[in-house]
Amino acid sequence: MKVKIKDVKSRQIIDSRGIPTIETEIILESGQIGKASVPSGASTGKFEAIELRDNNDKEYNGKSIYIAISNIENYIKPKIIGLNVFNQREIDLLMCSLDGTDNKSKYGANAILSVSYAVARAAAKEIKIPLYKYIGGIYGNMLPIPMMNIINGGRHANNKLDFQEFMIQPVCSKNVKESIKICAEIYYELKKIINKQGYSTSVGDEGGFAPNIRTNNEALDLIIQAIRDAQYTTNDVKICLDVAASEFYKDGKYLLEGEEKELNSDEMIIYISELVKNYPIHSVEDALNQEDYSGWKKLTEQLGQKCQLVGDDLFVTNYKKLKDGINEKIANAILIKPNQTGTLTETLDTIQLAKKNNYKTIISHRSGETEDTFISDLAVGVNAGQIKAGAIARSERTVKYNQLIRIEEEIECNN
Ligand code: 2PG
Ligand code: MG
Repeated sequence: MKVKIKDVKSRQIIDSRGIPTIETEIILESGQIGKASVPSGASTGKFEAIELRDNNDKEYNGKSIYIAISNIENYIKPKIIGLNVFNQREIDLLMCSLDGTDNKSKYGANAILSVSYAVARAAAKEIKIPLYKYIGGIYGNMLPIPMMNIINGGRHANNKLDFQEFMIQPVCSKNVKESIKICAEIYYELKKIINKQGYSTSVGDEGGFAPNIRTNNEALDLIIQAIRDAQYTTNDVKICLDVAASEFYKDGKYLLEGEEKELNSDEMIIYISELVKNYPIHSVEDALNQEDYSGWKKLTEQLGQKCQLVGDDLFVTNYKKLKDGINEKIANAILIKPNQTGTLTETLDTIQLAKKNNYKTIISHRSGETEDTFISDLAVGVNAGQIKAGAIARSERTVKYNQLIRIEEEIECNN
């Protein structure tokens, strides 16, 4: 099958933090159009592919992305017009080689990913199948269990909490619809408790509450209370953390300001292990700094059998970084953020490597999001098993969950 790309159009739109991002349309000879936009992180890993910004102080505090858009217009578009939209791999790898850098710093991973996503969307539309089915064929039919962020700290809120994300995962639920209901009920109870304790119930960047508490234990106790008040047990619903430790690692020390602790790597491992022992925590992301490889090895030896240890900044969705991690036996799961690597093809390759080596995969949003639901379809298409898409608040988060509800309904109808 061959349908040629006829035109490419990109524009600057804004994300959920009011910061510019890219939306791209791929227009096919047939008239079909595939449209996609890309997200943006705040706690970005050191080794992520580069998000190109103009750095012109007069526009959006330097955050505009006109250069990235002109890269699409001037360098990518002329090379992909006329290519077969179904050749996703060829198009993605061509963009990588045109960029020519290791980290997509020439054209920008934001520019490249917007095209890559839009190509997949256009192809799916052309053959009139949903995106998840285009990605996964008859294989992709497993709905992910949400890992839902209900308390925000770190870079995503202006409270004193050192850890970035406190999430719940309804491991007891049978399907997405039920998972969302359980999480919603706990979210409502948490709001009541936070309100009763006199804290603000305003939310952070990912829609989780951001009460002005200091310690991780306080946050964990609030969540356990909310789980119980919603009539669930901590066997039904587990807690997941994103420590985002690279954000508070300075000169060989983990500086936990809210906790008033300064820990070395070994002490940090003990601190995390104690939390896992004392609370129903079954997943910990970025427990250590992105380059604390010896620490990661020890952490995996000590906790890897009991707990999902997720590499986000550690692996940055990068095939080679994951491969090294597998060889070194560090972590046992990977957070998948397509904009960390910059194309759909590379994302799929990293997922495949993870699966082959029994590493769990969690498809993830970024803290700056748009109304695009690509990651929901991706999670089903690759049978990822888990998704992290924020709270059930703020439309840029709820669109992801609502899309999963629709996909689930469709898959159930067809079975
Ligand atoms: C993370 C993400 C998403 P950011 O660290 O996992 O929750 O945050 O997009 O700011 O990197
Ligand atoms: Mg993270």
